[in-house]
Amino acid sequence: MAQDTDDLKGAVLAAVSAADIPALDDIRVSALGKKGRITDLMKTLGALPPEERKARGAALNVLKDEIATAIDARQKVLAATALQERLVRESVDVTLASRPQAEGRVHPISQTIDEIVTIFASMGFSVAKGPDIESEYYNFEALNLPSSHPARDMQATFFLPSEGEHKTVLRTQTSPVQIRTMMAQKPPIRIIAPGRTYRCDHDMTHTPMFHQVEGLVIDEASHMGHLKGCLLDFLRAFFGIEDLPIRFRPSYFPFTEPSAEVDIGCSRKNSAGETELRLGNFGDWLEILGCGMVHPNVLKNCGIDPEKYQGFAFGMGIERLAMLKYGIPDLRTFFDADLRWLKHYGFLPLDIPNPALKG
Ligand code: 2NM
Repeated sequence: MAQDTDDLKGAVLAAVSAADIPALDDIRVSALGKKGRITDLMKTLGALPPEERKARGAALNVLKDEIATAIDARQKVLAATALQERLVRESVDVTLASRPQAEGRVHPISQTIDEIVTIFASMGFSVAKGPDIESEYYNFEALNLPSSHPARDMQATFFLPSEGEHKTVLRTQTSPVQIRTMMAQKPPIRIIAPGRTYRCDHDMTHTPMFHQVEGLVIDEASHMGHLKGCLLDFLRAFFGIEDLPIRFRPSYFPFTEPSAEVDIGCSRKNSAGETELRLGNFGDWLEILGCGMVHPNVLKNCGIDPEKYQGFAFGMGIERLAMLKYGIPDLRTFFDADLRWLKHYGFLPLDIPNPALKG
């Protein structure tokens, strides 16, 4: 074969054996492509005398095949090496322990209780707990609700099967926790009692089990002004609205005197005039909780001298707070145990409430 084709073959085969995948494509084009060097040489055949042309043409075809074969072989080696590297790089060690996945969700009730506890803790309250099954005494009598009291009919109570005169009930509020605390501790007392409560009620806006948080402050000097400041601070921190207005309306509870219901500012229409509830300083009002100064009879029932001590108490529904804050439209969905609902309204485990952050 001629010297020029020998040189070309040596150069191309050397380049092929050293090429990576992109370089190999370049070689294919520059040697065998339409404007490649073999093609160029083929084009010179026409100018040769016929006896030389045949031998030279055959030689060029052999060279072309050799180069193509070498490129294909190199291509296969490179592809196999790349696959091997990928298999090593992407291999999964199934014996490794699994790491926690952010799959589960915290129920909005749990999240809301955590938020409430965090805010009140920052105001010096501790969390008190008590049983869901209560004596009639702690649930009613001690709270200034004798069996003849009409307020007792207001609450549809679940009574448990019991022997003798000591009836037990599912607690209708968390106030029995405050009674137990007052009986067991000396003032100053500063507690909240979040937890499950039960009433024989089931419709669009009531479930037989729901959650409440009640608060209690007993010392020698706390008055209605402290109650207002405490609830104002809590509601603004909880809803994350700095100028949220609150309004006190006189009310009645057997266990407090005076008693009040508290409203927060809201609007029932959006800027387009459609029905939509928004919280804030808009001129309209929404009832949110009940409160008052603890009745002297309640203090006496718990062995606390009402001449020396006084204080305030409040109570609110946790589902209602959660629905308002997180835009959950239907109360009953809280207890449907629907995982799609939980995925939508639930919270990631590390979404820990922080009163310093606006929610
Ligand atoms: C409310 C409203 C007003 C309340 C009273 C007491 C206790 F035990 F100190 F007497 N605990 N909670 C109270 C007062 C609860 O819920 C709407």
